[in-house]
Amino acid sequence: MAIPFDKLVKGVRQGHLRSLARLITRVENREAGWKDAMKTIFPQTGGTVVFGITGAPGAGKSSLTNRIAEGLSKRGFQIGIIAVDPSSPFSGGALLGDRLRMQDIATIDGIFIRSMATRGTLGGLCQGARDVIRILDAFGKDIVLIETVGVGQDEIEVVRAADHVLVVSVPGLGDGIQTLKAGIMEIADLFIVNKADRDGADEVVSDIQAMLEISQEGDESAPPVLKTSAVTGEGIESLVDLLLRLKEEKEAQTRDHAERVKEEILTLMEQELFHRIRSEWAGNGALQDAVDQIGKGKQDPYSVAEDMLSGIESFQLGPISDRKERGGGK
Ligand SMILES: Nc1nc2c(ncn2[C@@H]2O[C@H](COP(=O)(O)OP(=O)(O)OP(=O)(O)O)[C@@H](O)[C@H]2O)c(=O)[nH]1
Ligand SMILES: [Mg+2]
Repeated sequence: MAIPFDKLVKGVRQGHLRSLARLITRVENREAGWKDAMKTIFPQTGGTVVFGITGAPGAGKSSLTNRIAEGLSKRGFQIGIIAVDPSSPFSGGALLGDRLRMQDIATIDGIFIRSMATRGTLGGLCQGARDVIRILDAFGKDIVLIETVGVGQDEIEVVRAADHVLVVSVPGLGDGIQTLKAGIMEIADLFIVNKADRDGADEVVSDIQAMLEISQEGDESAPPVLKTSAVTGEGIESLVDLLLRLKEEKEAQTRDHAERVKEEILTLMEQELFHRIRSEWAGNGALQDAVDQIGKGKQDPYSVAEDMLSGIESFQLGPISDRKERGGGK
């Protein structure tokens, strides 16, 4: 028999590592009861600051994540790391490399590393990350670092779960700016030019600064650009200082907090709705019946979708405050 969710939640609150790992897995797998577990956990969360680390493949994201975790840990913070794994068979090699590099710090007390697959994450990548972050938060982690893979849309999706986004560039990739994907520039809070032990880092710094100058509106201040080397350790201390300053800023909860909560609610509703429609219509044969009708030329997909959905038009979509107090345990 599986350990009941409430036991795992209790274990997480008490700081048991095995409960932590198990709870994450079961919530990720959307096992029956996952949502109640999250409801119980929620009131104790919100204290963790999340940094998303993204950038070109091979830029040194994992190496930097290691260094940052080490630095923060030395200053007494409890750290959680979420490494987003590309589940594509093509990146098997990179994955193994990551694991090896990450092993250095996996043994440091107070650092917990968890990998998350990009494909087949039941609740979607961003929501999956949010859930894991909350569990780590309830466990007592002060800071969570999410390292993403450089695989386009996925990375943008994951970093949406972060409070602050660090974009890593390196010299030697041609035009430093071209390597920054559209959509990432806009959400960056901090630019890092890594591999500063190599030639050309200063040029990349000026390129980024020049570009930021052009895109800056009004008198908002441009995000800082920092030079680091994950190999020599250059710039790491300043980076850690800066992250701690950003952490304090988060505590003031300025950055589009409301937007992110809205997005999460909509995501959860969308998933729930989709799940119910799938399991019910596929389960009771209605979906197959519709396919048959369309096959016989008696129906079309547009009318079927409309008819099927007419059943949920009576959905209550009024203000939640008119309904009930929040349930869930304290
Ligand atoms: N010279 C130099 N090499 C570095 C630096 N940081 C990382 N590397 C090397 O660059 C390679 C890639 O580093 P990773 O940390 O795996 O980079 P990554 O961005 O996590 O890579 P992916 O996750 O595969 O996209 C490794 O061989 C590192 O040793 C640095 O500051 N200077
Ligand atoms: Mg990596």
